[in-house]
Parts: sequence; structure tokens; C-alpha cells
Amino acid sequence: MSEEHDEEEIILSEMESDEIIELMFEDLYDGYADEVVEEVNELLGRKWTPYDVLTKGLVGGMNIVGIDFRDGILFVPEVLMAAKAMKAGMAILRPLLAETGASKIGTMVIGTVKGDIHDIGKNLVSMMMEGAGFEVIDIGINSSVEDYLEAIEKHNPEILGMSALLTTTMPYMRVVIDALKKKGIREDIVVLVGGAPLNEAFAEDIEADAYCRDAAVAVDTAKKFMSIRNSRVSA
Ligand code: B1M
Repeated sequence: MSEEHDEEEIILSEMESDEIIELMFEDLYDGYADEVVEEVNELLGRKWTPYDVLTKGLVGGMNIVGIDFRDGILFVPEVLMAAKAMKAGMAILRPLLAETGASKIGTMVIGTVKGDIHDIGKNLVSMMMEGAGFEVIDIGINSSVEDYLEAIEKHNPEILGMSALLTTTMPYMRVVIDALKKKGIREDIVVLVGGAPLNEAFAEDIEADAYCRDAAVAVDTAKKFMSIRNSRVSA
């Protein structure tokens, strides 16, 4: 544990799980990646599921960061440090979430749209989709129409996921969907969109197949579309 904490040494194994979550929130906020990693490991050691550590711990902590960023209490460098700490924790959970033994049920290409570099939510969606048995091709951030089309051509996914966190970048999703139409492949692929500024009405307006409020909804929605698709194929 680093000396940035109180003079009193913190011994995780002697703490209640709730206190560890509180500490994880504080350490995420302060961008202490090593400490967040220790806390993630401690909770896993207590038989917490990777999903609970992710949602109750890391996502909960990041929500607090988001509120203070919005309110001008935190600034970009601090949020970057918090994001780095979040990613360090996610790196431990990723293989565990993917280890569910689920057989491959489909393929998804996902990326954050052009002009947008937010990737924590997208990475979370990728992790949860992998855990649910999807093969995920993550094309990263700042993805252009060409990037999406190239990945679709190469991997022939059933699902395309797009993420946007800025009101200025979310309209780019329509540009991608229009490009799919122009290429004559729109009907071949299910388009799921997500990101904090989006909503159902926006998804409908740009003619996406569905808006996904969070990663769990993305998984459920993708599975639902896969079963509709599979029943059509076998009919
Ligand atoms: Co930025 N940022 N940011 N930021 N940032 C927001 C989005 C903002 C809301 C903060 C605020 O002012 N309140 C605001 C946007 C305002 C707006 O457009 N309405 C904002 C701004 C303004 C900016 C900059 C312009 C700031 C600046 O430079 N002045 C700049 C833009 C850079 C750019 O992209 N060009 C910027 C930069 C950054 C950092 C680099 C510092 C950092 C990103 C680090 C990274 O991602 N590697 C950052 C962060 C961390 C945030 C906040 C604080 C947190 C976002 C996050 O990771 N949330 C955010 C505030 C907020 O959202 N409350 C903010 C946690 C994550 C788990 O949730 O991403 O919503 P989320 O993902 C969820 C769902 O939305 C959904 O599932 C996920 C998991 O449950 N989902 C999908 C997301 N994508 C999906 C795709 C799917 C399905 C579901 O496909 C199927």
C-alpha cells in the first residue's frame, strides 16, 4: 500500500468487504492503480464474482469520478489517472469474465466512433460480451466508417457495436449506418449502439437496431437478436 494513504497501515485482509469497496472508490478517484489491483484481488479472494467486483466496485467508483468531472471538481489529467486505475482493475477481470466456458454464439465488431476517445464503457461491453460467448473484434477508439467497414468485411460479424460518449460524436453513428445501407449490407448486420448521451429515441432515429443502456443490456440484446436470427436461419 502506498504512503499516500493515511499513516495508519491498511491491511485489506482485516477489512470488511464494504470498506474495501469504499477504499476502491477512493483509490480510483485518486488514480492509484496498484491499490485498485490489490483491492480487486482481495475481493476475488473472498469469492466475489468478477461481475460483482466490476459493477459494484470499478463501475461504481468511476460513476463518482464522472459526477465530479461534470461538476468541475476533477479535471482531465485526474480523470485520465482514474481511467488508468480502472483499466488496471479491468485487466485482472477480463480473463476471468471470459472464462465462463460458454461456447461461441456469435461475432461482434465494436468501436468508439470517430472523434471520440472514450473507451472504458466500450471495453466493458467487450469484456461482458466475451464472457457471454461472443467473439469480439475491438477496433478501438476514433473509428471511421472505413475502419468499421474494413472490420466487417474481414470478420463477417452478426453484430456491430458502436460507442459514443460525446454529444458531438454520437451523430457519427448515423454516418456509419448510412454507409452500411449504401453498401447494401445493412440488413445483414444487427447494429447496437450505446454510450452515456444516447437514448432509445436517438437509436430509433438513426435506425440502429437497439440502444443498450449498459454492458449487461448489450449482452442480453445481442443474445436476443442472435436467437431471432438463428430461428430464421433454421426455419
Ligand atoms: Co470525457 N466526457 N471528455 N473523458 N468523460 C464525459 C463523457 C462527459 C459527460 C463529462 C462531463 O462533462 N460531464 C463529457 C461529455 C459532455 C457531452 O458531450 N455531453 C466529457 C467531455 C466534455 C470530455 C472532453 C471534451 C473534455 C475536454 O477535453 N475538455 C474530452 C473529449 C475527448 C474526446 O473523446 N475527443 C474528454 C476526455 C476524457 C478523458 C480522456 C479524460 C477520459 C476518457 C478516458 C478513457 O475512456 N480511456 C474521460 C472520462 C473518463 C469521462 C467520464 C468521466 C467517464 C466516462 C466513463 O468511462 N464512464 C464521462 C462522464 C460520464 O460519463 N459520467 C466523461 C464509465 C463507463 C463504464 O460508462 O462509458 O457510459 P460509459 O459506458 C457504459 C454505457 O454507456 C454503455 O455500457 C457501458 C458499461 O455499462 N455503453 C455501451 C457504452 N458504450 C457502449 C456501446 C455499446 C453498448 C453499450 O455497444 C453495443
